[in-house]
Amino acid sequence: MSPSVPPLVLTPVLAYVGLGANLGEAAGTVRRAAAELAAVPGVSGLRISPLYGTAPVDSSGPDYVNAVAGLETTLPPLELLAALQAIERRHGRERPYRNAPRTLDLDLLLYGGQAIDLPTLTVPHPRMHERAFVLRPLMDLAPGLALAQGGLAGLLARCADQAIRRLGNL
Ligand code: A4P
Ligand code: MG
Repeated sequence: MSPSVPPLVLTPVLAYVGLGANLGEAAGTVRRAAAELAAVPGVSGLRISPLYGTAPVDSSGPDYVNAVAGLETTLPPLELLAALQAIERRHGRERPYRNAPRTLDLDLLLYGGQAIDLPTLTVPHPRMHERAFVLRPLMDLAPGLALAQGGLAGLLARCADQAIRRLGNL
């Protein structure tokens, strides 16, 4: 009798992704991107926050539409990043310069509790703790979550100068 090999079971990791757009039909783009992300093989259980209209932070152009998605994934972090970038490309993302207005930006905010410091991927996203357009929708999905810099509500209170308004549910 050959020895039985246990099936390989990958434990899903809870990850959060920031979605942002400020060119074209931004709300529709964010909605479609969320649906495409939910359909990526290795991604399951996607939950999306309400959409928010936000003034550009360190950026220019029209107001952004922002949201955050929470999902479970068996993809390693760089494969999840590649899936996010493939969705950005499908929506005609161009990168003329850093923080340029964009049809779609998908940032990997958190990947479980892991700290990742690679040339192409930094997680937690290094600027998320100081941005209302991330903190506010993240709080809708995970109100009890704390970042290394503190709880979401306290961090959000420090961003009171950043204009943000709720647009509605997806
Ligand atoms: N990269 C490293 N870490 C990550 C990560 N955690 N998630 C690398 C995604 N990508 C990550 O990103 C440049 C490179 O960062 C990628 O090739 C990837 O390997 P990018 O999306 O091409 O460039 P970017 O978006 O111009 O830069 P970045 O760093 O994503 O910008 P930020 O800091 O995220 O700011 N204001 C409002 N109201 N709403 C917004 O959504 N977004 C930005 C972008 C600025 N102001 C905004 C908004
Ligand atoms: Mg980005």
